[in-house]
Amino acid sequence: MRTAAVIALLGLVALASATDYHRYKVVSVVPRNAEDATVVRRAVAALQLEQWTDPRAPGLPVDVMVPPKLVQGFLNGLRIRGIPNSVKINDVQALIDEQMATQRSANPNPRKFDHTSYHTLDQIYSILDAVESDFSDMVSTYTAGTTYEGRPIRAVKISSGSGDNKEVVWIDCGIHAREWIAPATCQWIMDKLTSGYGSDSEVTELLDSYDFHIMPSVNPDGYTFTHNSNRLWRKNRVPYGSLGCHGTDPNRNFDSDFGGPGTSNSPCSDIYHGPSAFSEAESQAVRDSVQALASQMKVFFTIHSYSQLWMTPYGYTSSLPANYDDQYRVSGVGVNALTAVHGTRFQYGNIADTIYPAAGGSSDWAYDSAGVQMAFALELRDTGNFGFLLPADQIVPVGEETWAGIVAAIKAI
Ligand code: 0X9
Ligand code: ZN
Repeated sequence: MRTAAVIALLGLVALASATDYHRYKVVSVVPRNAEDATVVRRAVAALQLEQWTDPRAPGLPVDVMVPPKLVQGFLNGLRIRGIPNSVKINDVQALIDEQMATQRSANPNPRKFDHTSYHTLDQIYSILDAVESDFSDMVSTYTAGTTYEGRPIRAVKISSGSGDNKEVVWIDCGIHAREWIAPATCQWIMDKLTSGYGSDSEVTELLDSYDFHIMPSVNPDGYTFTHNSNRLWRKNRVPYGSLGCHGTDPNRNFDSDFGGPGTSNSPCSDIYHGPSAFSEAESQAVRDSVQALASQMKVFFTIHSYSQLWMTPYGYTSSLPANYDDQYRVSGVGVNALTAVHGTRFQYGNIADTIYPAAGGSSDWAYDSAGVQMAFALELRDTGNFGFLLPADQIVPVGEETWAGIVAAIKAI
């Protein structure tokens, strides 16, 4: 009885310290032209609203989260100017609570893949340990770096062992902490590869030709923070001086036009590029692992959410890489195969035009500096109905369609 009371109390304390999004709404705004876009940008800045997505192009939605006391004013402002909008999420906290509830019943130290709920970092790592011992001839894990808060950044090599020096497929997930479907998809893929070898002919064929290196949670500190404190945290958790702000965006910290367009030099910004290129453990871990495999690396995938996009370099410029046509062709094959599974539509093309200019990203670095000829950044489901809070019952269909896209792309290269 006593213990139960203490646990209940601890639960309350944990809840009380978490950032609360009670009655926050996510409004999808569709600027019709540059003028509308300026109005929206000014309102977001003046009201200090958080954007879930950034402006892409006139006619495409920008998702903005609005606290309850600003909702009326924000919506009125849009209505007066005739800027089209719709409320996509009515109560952000209600969705968070729903998601957390499905997790509470999960085994704290799972020994098997389970795609019915999202997992904490500890659960992901305990699955990695179990898989490594259950499939010891095929799976080896390694630590690619250590975060500011002391957590290992782990990766898995999955190899059928038939032949040395096979070409490598790289897949990393979760460089942005709140994009939970990304680590879940990396886990789905690890499950597919380990359970499918010898029984699924496609998997067997692939593993006989390629080694897979998968980093399921590039940003363990940020990811843990989204479980314990703020579900919508994006960056890592390194503290920055007098301002009291935390976090560099690891996907602005690579040495690919570091500090260029779509980055910020303010540590309080969600797109803070960090003090210098590769100042962060997360970007270092990806850099070091990819560099070590660079001569064998056939393709690099980095998995994000959301918006349903399949993107090729570059993010730092609208100029196109020398082999753009080929990367574009492979993207098209990947997207068609992905869509064929559940009808999910993706757009594809170079980062700067498909989403927005963003320098210092990992896939640009993989192409430019590591010399990987095929470097893709994927934004998984959805297009904003749930956004970062994609329900866990979509983990399996997202795994299925993403895998189909990846397989088709590998075969098309
Ligand atoms: O802005 C980003 O880092 C990615 N979008 S997200 O909404 N998941 O944050 C896009 C990454 C594109 N890749 C590069 N900029 N290299
Ligand atoms: Zn992201």
